[in-house]
Amino acid sequence: MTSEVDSESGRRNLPPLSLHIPEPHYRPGDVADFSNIAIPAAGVTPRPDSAAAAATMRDMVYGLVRVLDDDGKAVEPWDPRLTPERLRAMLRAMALTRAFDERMFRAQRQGKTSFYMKSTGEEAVAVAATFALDREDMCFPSYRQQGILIARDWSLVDMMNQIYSNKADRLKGRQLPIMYSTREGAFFSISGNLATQYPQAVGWAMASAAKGDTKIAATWCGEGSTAEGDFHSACMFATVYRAPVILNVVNNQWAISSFAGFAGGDETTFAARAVGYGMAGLRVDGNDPLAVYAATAWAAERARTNHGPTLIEHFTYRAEGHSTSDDPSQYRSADEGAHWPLGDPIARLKTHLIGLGEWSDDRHATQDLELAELVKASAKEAEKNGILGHGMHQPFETMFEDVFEEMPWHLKEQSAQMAAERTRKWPDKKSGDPV
Ligand SMILES: Cc1ncc(C[n+]2csc(CCOP(=O)(O)OP(=O)(O)O)c2C)c(N)n1
Ligand SMILES: [Mg+2]
Repeated sequence: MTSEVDSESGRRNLPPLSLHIPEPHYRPGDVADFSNIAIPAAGVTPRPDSAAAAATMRDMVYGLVRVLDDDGKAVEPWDPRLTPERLRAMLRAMALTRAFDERMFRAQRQGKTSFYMKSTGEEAVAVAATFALDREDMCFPSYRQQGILIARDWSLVDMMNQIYSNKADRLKGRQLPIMYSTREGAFFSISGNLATQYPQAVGWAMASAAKGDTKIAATWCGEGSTAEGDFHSACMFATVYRAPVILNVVNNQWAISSFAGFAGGDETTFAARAVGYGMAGLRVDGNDPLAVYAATAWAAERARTNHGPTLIEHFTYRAEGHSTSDDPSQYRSADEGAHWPLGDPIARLKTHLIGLGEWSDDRHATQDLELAELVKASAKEAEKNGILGHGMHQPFETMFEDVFEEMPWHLKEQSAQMAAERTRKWPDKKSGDPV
């Protein structure tokens, strides 16, 4: 083992260098035990003023903002004191998101679409945050925040048309199913390239401020995506220019089959990234809808009053597979979800409302049935416009359109070539027919 260089420099007694390779705590077959995770009780993490200097609130990134205690009671100082009507609306939007996910997941299994991603267990991160934002605030989500559109009462049929890439799909079948985009919904196009939404959100927020507007931006990425360079350059720009933006990191413990340790989760918290930039950071119980609401409202007020960006880590758990293409039983312990110490966001808000005397198990069960029916009826409606499993629904030549204001000659040539070839191969088909 001793090289010439080693002996010349007299370093032969040093141990060989080695790398640390993080290893998930539980693998298939293991019994998960999360008792090593320190979960501060609801109420112990203080609430600074939303204008507080970032340097005075560094401890927040190691705490955990929680409102709901183990009995489902709301505890100060972060209790957003929402009316029962608002709490019920939030509960409904989360339950509707779950019902939507269930139906669309099955639609993929039935061959009606090629791909779907659920947000099970993470509904609060999108829904409760959206409730704390203004309708015009611009959202730059990842693929797991369908709850934003649902919280904004966006048409389920419109979302499904995109999932089915059918003739009513506003994106004309050009995007992977679930990568919605709607200007009217203040919901930026989802990108398959992880973390690109971060600098886009910061840029949009800077433009909003440069124009003297009052709208702020919010963005979400997974904990795995924080390993991307885009995440860091966005943090840098946001802090330096005090951009009116909320930077959400959804720490659901997994990035497909890579656990959070590969993105640095074993060394420190994701909220702690904020400290290095001199940005305000909050670490939040992501399965506590009231905590997510309160933290987002705090960050929105900070942004709107020109006190700059906030990085919010939502501590949560991806209760199901990464997507319809994934099988988590191959790489993680099957009972992790059941042992997750922060419970389920829908169950927690339901318990809270029942404790207030503003909800009941019966009402909840009735609502679940109603929502399942609503989703089913919406799916039937969307299916009238076609399903992905039945082939193409947009005229063939549209693949060349909408890139340039005026189509350049070479695209015109390619389009004509393609149309000619198609007619040769399938003389009986029209341009919009499935092939
Ligand atoms: C730049 C880039 N690298 C890798 C991928 C492949 N990929 C898609 S999703 C994913 C995991 C992301 O995990 P995380 O950021 O934690 O988000 P989560 O899926 O948990 O919500 C990976 C690696 C990609 N789409 N883009
Ligand atoms: Mg993740």
